[in-house]
Amino acid sequence: MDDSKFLEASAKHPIVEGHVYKYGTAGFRMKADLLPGVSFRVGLIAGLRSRKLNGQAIGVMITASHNPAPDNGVKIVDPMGEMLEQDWEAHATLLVNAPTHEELLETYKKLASQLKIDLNTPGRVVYGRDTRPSGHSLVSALADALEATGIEYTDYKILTTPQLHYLTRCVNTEGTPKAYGEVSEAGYYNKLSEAFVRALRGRKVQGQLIVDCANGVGGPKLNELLKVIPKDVTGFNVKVVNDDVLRPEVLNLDCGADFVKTKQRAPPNFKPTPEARCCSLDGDADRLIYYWADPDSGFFMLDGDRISSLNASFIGDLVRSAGLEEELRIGVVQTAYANGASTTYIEKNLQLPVVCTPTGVKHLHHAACQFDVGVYFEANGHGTVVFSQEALRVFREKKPQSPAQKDALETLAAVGDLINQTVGDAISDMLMVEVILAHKAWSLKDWATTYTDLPNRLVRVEVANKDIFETTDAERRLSHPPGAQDEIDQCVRKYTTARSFARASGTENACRVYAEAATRHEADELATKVASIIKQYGS
Ligand code: G16
Repeated sequence: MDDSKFLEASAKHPIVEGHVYKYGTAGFRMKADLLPGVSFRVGLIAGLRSRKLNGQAIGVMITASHNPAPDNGVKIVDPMGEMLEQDWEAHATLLVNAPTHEELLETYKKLASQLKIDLNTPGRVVYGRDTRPSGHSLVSALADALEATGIEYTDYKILTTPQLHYLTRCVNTEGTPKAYGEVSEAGYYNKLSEAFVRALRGRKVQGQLIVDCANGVGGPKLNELLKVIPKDVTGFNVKVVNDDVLRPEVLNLDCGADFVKTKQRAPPNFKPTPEARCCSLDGDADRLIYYWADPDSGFFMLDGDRISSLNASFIGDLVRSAGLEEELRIGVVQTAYANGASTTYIEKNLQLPVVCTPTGVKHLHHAACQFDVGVYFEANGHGTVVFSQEALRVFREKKPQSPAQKDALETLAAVGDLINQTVGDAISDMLMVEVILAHKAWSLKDWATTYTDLPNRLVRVEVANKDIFETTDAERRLSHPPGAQDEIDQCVRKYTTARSFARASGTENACRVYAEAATRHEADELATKVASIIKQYGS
């Protein structure tokens, strides 16, 4: 390795002195001007990880997803399209915080030797970015690190986050029995379109779907996908709104999945017609929220919990129809943000086990992989369904005993291709919801009647130092600062069926407070009280 080349490249991309960087819920995420040095150093760690894994490609995505336009982020994707293994988050944090270029080089070499990585072996990194203008300089810092350390790389330019996850897996499985798909953006569209048609099994999608793309990368990419979906065969009639990616400042502004979920209302800049189904993606198209709005009943939202139970119920029925209920274990993974009514519905009505993990798809994904069919969605609309290799094999190879079994097996096989197995993917999830509604001949109102949500409220609280708030019990309780949880408990006790918790966000400089209670008024009141406890402890 050429040390002087390394130091020269690093000198072009310093980190910001005095700032402490941390690999959070979804990588390093903050104001974009704090990030060029981070991106360079993430290039170093991605290259090391690839070398450690015998040259398998590692993905790097430059995005700040639901965050406002001035933010950006860098995150690492493992070879099968999963999130970076947790031990390596610590290595990444260590490397990114090295104070000088010389110490960076030293830490880099130390890590390589500690992890037994031969720096002369080949390594490969593939990367993409969302539509934020700051992505340009972050990508060039990343490429400089890869050049300086002799790592081969491919720049896939502008992508949704799930597309980068898809491509990473495709690159690493190409030409093997586990080939995930064609290694190109077109391959992604063709795979989804083909699986969508197969999963519908001759049914047609009814009515119009309005898709709010948060003025992010999902807009142009959804438009590309729609070009290859045969409208005559599927009946898929989509109106794309908020797909302006030319004015960066409108990204996630008063629109998108995070806005709809937290404000519990439709984006103000478009008027949903009473009969239309509506949905919103977030800025990098990995979250999805459905809703409708009509003059009589007002706004009604179908969030990640609803998408989760819809998928679990549909796939559970198919598994039973295919005669596989004894062979395959189905489970659902949620976080503390899941509405209590959804958990009860899944456990009592669908008779499926529910596991609770901390926030972050990396935690949910891991827990979901313990099942043959693992359904995981965060309430914010981020999630997917993962199938074990065994489940996918059985869908393809089991000999059906009846036409109904054949139909169920073929539908399951199509669904396995339609749902992005690597990570939550709003576009793929949206096609899946449309398939299920078409199979059940359901409107959004039919879907909404499955259970009644407990009224809930999510509040963002800005504090001086969010890092003093530490949690336990899958983030349902605060272990620090001392006394804060007792005060929350006292507050919650005053309501009949209520629940509330607080935690530090891993993607924003703030804490989040969640509350649910028997009535709208009580949920709002409880959230406000707990938010003021957090404000007081955090000041
Ligand atoms: C990211 C993560 C999600 C998480 C969300 C909020 O989403 O991928 O798993 O729920 O952040 O996390 P936190 O509450 O820690 O800020 P996205 O869509 O922003 O990438």
